[in-house]
Amino acid sequence: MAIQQTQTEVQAQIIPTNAGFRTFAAPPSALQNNIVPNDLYYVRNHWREVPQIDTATYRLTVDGEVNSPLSLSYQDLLEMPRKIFQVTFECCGNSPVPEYWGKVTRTGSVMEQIKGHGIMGNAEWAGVSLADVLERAGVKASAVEVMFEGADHGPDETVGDPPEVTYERSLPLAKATHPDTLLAYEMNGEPLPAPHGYPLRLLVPGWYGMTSIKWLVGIHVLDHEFKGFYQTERYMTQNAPDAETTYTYHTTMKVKSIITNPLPGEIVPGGGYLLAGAAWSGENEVVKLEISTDGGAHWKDVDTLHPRSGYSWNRWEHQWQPAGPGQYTLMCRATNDKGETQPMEFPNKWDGRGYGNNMVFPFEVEVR
Ligand SMILES: Nc1nc2c(c(=O)[nH]1)N[C@H]1C(S)=C(S)[C@@H](COP(=O)(O)O)O[C@H]1N2
Ligand SMILES: [Mo]
Repeated sequence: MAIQQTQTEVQAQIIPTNAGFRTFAAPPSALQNNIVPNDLYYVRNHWREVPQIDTATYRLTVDGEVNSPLSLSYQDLLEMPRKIFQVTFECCGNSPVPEYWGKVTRTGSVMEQIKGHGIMGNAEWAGVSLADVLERAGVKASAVEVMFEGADHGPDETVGDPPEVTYERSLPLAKATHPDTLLAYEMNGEPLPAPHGYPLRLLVPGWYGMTSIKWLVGIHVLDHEFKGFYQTERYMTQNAPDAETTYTYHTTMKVKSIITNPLPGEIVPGGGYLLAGAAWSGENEVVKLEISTDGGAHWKDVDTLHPRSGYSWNRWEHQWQPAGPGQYTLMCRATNDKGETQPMEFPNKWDGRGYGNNMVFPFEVEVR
């Protein structure tokens, strides 16, 4: 398939975060919207080129441990029962650890440029249930995992003597057959934009972004665990030196919250201000959101923690009356229905990758 556009041409408005123009963050103001508009939605690609797929010739292959392998056209998918709901997801590398800011990471990007939380978003997605497609194919009892193949491939961006790799990852059968694991063809009422996976992407509610394979061309049902490059060599955190296993692989998004109002650098008026933000917790519910305006010395529950829609984030608001002009350190902290709360610091500093950072983030503001 022909590759015609680069991401720089496609989405000039969002902020490039690495030298190869493969990752773009949403500007902080974009996260003030419950639904992040498509043209401000972050892009995380492993290669610079965006696959250009023609829906007239597009086929989705379903094979492996199935009774009837399928080759579905775009039209076939559109004719299947449609589902539509909001889903929030973040890249596993969103919100870099403050200690790493300004440093070149092991993946070659400068952390300073992606300081903040812009490698995430919330949108309304429409598509078909993956479970319906798998049911049509008839999954055999031998199935263990389902592997998803993207149309994009190339030498990996960071490893020396790079191997040619395809963007592919797997899901355990239970998550693949969950009725809301989606094959999405629409984002916020529009056909999936090219940088976000046109014409079809996997969408895994509650999981970090790397699991939601874009430009999906193959679904392969496996009788074993998939061990591919982006499954076993990426998206993990090194465990403590004395731990039994070397790595923990990231799956569901950890409990986390951010402040979206005020914006970084915005001067807060002394007369009072409505603080706002968002919170989420993978497959769990956020049940508590606390705020501190004195750098974590005192906490109180926010005025309003809004319910979420589908698999979206929860928005929150809190009226703040500062005691007087000066510098303040704001913090917000979410707790989920399992009783898990955001840690005050990034817990795995020995690892150096910084994935899955859900620490309480200090937010400096000036009140005038
Ligand atoms: N085919 C393919 N799918 C992919 C990727 C990719 O590079 N290729 N990047 C993954 C990563 S790491 C993230 S965080 C999300 C980003 O989705 P978005 O660009 O639509 O925001 O897509 C995931 N799916
Ligand atoms: Mo990602």
